[in-house]
Amino acid sequence: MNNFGVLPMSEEIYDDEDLDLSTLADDELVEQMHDDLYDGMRDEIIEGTNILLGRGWSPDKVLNTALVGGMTIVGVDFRDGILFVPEVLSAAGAMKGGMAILRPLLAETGAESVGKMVIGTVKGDIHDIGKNLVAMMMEGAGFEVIDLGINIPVETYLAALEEHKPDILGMSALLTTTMPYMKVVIDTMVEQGLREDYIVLVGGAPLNQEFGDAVGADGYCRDAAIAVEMAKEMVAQRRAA
Ligand code: B1M
Repeated sequence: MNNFGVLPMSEEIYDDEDLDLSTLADDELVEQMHDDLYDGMRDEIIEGTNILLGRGWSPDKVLNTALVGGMTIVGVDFRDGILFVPEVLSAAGAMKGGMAILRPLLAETGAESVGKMVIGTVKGDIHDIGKNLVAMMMEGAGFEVIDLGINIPVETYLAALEEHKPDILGMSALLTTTMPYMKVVIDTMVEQGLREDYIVLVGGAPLNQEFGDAVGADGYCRDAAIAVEMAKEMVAQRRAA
């Protein structure tokens, strides 16, 4: 079932168990892949990705049409409270299956990514479920994501900015005792004259808009879907400028 509340054509006609993806026309296959992403069916996403590539689709067309298109539906339903964290993680896992095939091909063709983000959970904090979800949803939206992991000190953030030159620095914190560390990172960026070079987005359960403003972030993201929306909008604005 998709977010339009109707059974997709493929489910009306076929028993999913017996469905041979290779027999579907391109548009039917894409629609089926959207459903399979929604249902977290990794093997089917891998198969569908290979079929489309075999039919001569470019890697970025497969990425944008089949995978990002499907994850957009997942993101909208997550934002609207129709899907929950485990389902989104499972969809993101399926997406990763397709991405593993496309990533090296995209690198070869030099297709421009939607944007690049470095993300990590701040020093002193080992919570990573939310941060991982954000990273996966961002990848699902076509961003290149460099995930630094947990317990990240300011030096590691800065080294990653220098190395990867991302559009966005994302920071996550789940503890009231670690969230102030975001200000340490941002203040250090200001001191080193780097602050204006990056969009800084922050998130985590104990944060709010007021906190985001107080530490000098460009955006506070209540959840992963909002992080994706904000990231897309801010990167597009920056590139246009
Ligand atoms: Co911890 N923990 N925990 N914990 N833990 C909390 C956060 C807590 C609220 C539980 C409680 O007491 N009710 C509490 C914090 C209290 C406070 O600070 N005031 C707490 C505590 C105290 C602790 C320990 C100190 C416990 C102890 O050892 N005494 C310890 C801390 C260790 C440390 O970090 N140094 C600890 C440890 C752990 C576990 C290891 C057991 C485990 C973490 C496992 C892991 O992450 N791999 C854990 C868990 C699971 C939780 C709770 C139950 C769930 C957190 C979670 O994963 N939520 C949590 C209680 C709670 O929040 N209800 C709790 C689901 C996740 C999808 O949501 O992370 O909010 P969230 O992410 C959202 C948004 O916030 C946003 O998008 C995400 C997806 O929509 N977002 C971003 C998050 N990061 C973003 C970054 C962005 C953008 C958006 O960047 C662009």
